[in-house]
Amino acid sequence: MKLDRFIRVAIAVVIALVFIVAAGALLFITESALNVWDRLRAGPPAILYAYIAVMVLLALAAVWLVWRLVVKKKVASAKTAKPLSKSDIKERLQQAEAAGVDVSDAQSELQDLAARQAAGAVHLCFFGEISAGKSSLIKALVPEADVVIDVVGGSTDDIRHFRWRNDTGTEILLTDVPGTGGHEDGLDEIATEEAKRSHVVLFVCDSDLTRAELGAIKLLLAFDKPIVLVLNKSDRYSADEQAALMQKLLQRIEDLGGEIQRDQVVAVSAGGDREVIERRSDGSEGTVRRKRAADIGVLVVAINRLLGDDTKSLDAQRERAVFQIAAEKLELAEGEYRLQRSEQIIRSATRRAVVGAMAAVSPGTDILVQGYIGTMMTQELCKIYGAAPRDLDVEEFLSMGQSRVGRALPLSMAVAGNGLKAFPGLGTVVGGLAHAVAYGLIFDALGRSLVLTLARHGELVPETAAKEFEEGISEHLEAGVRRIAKMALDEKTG
Ligand SMILES: Nc1nc2c(ncn2[C@@H]2O[C@H](COP(=O)(O)OP(=O)(O)OP(=O)(O)O)[C@@H](O)[C@H]2O)c(=O)[nH]1
Ligand SMILES: [Mg+2]
Repeated sequence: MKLDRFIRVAIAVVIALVFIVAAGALLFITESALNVWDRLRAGPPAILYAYIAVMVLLALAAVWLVWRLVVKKKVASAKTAKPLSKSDIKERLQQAEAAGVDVSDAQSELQDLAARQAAGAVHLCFFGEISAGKSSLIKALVPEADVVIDVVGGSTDDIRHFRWRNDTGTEILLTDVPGTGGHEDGLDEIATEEAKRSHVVLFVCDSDLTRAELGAIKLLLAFDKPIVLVLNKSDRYSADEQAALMQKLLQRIEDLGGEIQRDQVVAVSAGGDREVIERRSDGSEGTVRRKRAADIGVLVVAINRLLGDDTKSLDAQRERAVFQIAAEKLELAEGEYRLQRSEQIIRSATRRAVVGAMAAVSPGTDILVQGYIGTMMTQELCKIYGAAPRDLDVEEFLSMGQSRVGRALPLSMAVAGNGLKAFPGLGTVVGGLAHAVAYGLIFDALGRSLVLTLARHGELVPETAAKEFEEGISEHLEAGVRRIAKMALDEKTG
């Protein structure tokens, strides 16, 4: 009880003291301010104005400093939810090109679109897993088409267009693409990209949809692609089986959110080959391949219905999809550019760290915080990734990194010493160089871990970046040692 009373009295005394000091400070400031004000007013007006100007400048400088240190800068976000317009994509291309990004892939996508728009045909792409019968369906629509059809999957390995005119006389190009899910690398991407470039995708399957097929449909729907789901090889099913299968397909489409209309799901038969036993004129028997009659009427009806008399909205949809492809290609190129630029920045920071360590008589371990190489490297890397961290964040990241460096230095020294042994005939030089290589390695590891977090999060979160640095350091040290040992040796030998 006594103690409690004592604490309360102590608090009351402290409050009273704080109040007295504050009141005294206020009186003092007011008095000196009024004093200064009176003297200024008594003097020449020029001095008064100059004084006010200096005060305003000081206040502005203080606000600016607080802003820079504490307030997070806004990062301009390139991604917007609404579809890209022609001017959006052109602007982004121009900006990227001006920054030095290789925009040729994205640009050629737009040129190809312009050529297709000028030619005016409607593009229908037959898309699906290998051997579903895409080429056979094209052959059934355009008998003179020289498509490759084979029982062995993967028979189509590039993109081909075939001219076809439907009943309404619309100029149509049927596109045959490689089947997805084959063994050859890269063909799935080629096929998918071409499907996205088309006006309508004829998604060919020959049984219930697999998980991969459902994934592909979802992806195309996300590109706002009109789809006709074509169940081919229906001749392989009895009437009951076919009805059950169609029911299943419709259910799957429904599960996707009903973005494909029921009348856009059709069962057909491209025909295909069948083997029949025939009696020859000499009385012997042998198997021969015969073409099965095609039954694709419902597919033609579905296409006609989808195209209607006006293909303008399909044109607009296709244009948006291609802009999106171009934007994705641009993002890829930007990613590539960022990697190259960050590699250069890390290399140059590492080289400076190595040179600095070689020049110092006994280099300190607080190199990250004291030297501005770390600050410069962090700021430049953030800039490349569009992150605009507060100066405080940069400081915090470096000091967090610094606390890890102490622990990592012995390891770095050991790795550096080992790395230098790989260069024979160095003798005593190694001792002096190991320090420099160790510092270089630390900068290299710091830069690389920072790039990893920036690529993942798009901004500098000090704790996350420092954690990445700590966790990845031994891996980065091992990976960089030969390169940096060589760099140090080159510097040493001039
Ligand atoms: N029973 C039957 N077989 C068919 C039908 N359509 C195609 N086929 C057979 O299916 C196999 C594959 O046909 P393709 O037209 O080459 O299939 P694809 O989808 O173009 O194959 P890839 O180009 O390899 O992806 C061939 O042996 C065809 O004869 C059909 O309607 N019924
Ligand atoms: Mg084919």
